[in-house]
Amino acid sequence: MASSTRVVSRRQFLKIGGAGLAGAALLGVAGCGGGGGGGAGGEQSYNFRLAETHPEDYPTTRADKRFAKLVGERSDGRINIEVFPGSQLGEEASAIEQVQTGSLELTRVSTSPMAEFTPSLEVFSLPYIFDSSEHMWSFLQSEDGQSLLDQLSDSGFKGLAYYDSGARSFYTANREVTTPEDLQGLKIRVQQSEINSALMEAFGASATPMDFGEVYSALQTGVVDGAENNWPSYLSTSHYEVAPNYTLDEHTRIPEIIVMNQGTWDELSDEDKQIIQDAATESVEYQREQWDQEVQKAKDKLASEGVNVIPVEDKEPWREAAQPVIESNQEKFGDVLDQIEAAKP
Ligand code: GTR
Repeated sequence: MASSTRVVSRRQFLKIGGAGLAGAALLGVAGCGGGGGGGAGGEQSYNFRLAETHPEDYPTTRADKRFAKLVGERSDGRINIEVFPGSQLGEEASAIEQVQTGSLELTRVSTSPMAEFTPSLEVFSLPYIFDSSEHMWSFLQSEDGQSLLDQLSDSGFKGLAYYDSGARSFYTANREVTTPEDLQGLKIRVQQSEINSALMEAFGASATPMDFGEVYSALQTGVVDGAENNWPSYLSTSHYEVAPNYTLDEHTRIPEIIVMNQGTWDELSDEDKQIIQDAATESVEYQREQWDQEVQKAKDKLASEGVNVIPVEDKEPWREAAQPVIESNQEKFGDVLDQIEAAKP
């Protein structure tokens, strides 16, 4: 069976323990329940599941589905990828863990929570490292960007493709934030990653890491004063209803990623690997188109909902406030930061 052997990092093995591992492996076998038919090489059939945190009608979900469709068509239905949107298979950190252990084959996630598993990806959570979307894509599509994807295999993942996620900006429930100083003392929800917490501290705010699905009620009940995200997520989660001040400081551009369990990948025939890799790569262009359209749609919709959009003409004070985070990570990520700088279009 394709999913019967799994790569589990030492860290993960210790964390889940032997019983967890056995459970994961068993589930992995069940995960290819429709598969296992056919003979050698490209004749094997598979049922894979892909976990997605966003709802049906979100650009990444649409692209996941495009990826799955291409794989289905090109394998004559032998490789079936079913997309589970809306965190049906668990919140992001859990989906990543499941893919690492092999109880789930695929997920589309942000590179920020992914960095807990593959530390080199944490570089993307650093503030203001990309000047624009063009700059980010110029790096992601360079050999250096691809080599970061390849490094995922050290922790049990096959990195298939990057997707766009725009820029993240702050939104707050009560206080209007127009300068970095306005963040002083606010509790801000962040994705689970150390750098995100350090960044909030640099801004004088306190970081509250929590799952994406909990943020609405945390904002509503005052557990946090604000959060941060891109336009489409701000709209799709309805966070704007409870945090209607959106300050366009664009502190990070954190790409998304599609990952597969490395063991599942390793057991595929070369032909099937090619089908899956090509489909993932081809879905990127579609995702980026969908992304751009959704950003525009979100801007229009949020304007009509009366959201208080606070433009940030001069990002310099924001960059300056965030600079200590770059400095304290300079040694760790210096080489990649140079590569990112060199990728400026
Ligand atoms: C979104 C991203 C999700 C998730 C979310 C979050 O922009 O697409 O995968 O990471 O942010 O803030 O948790």
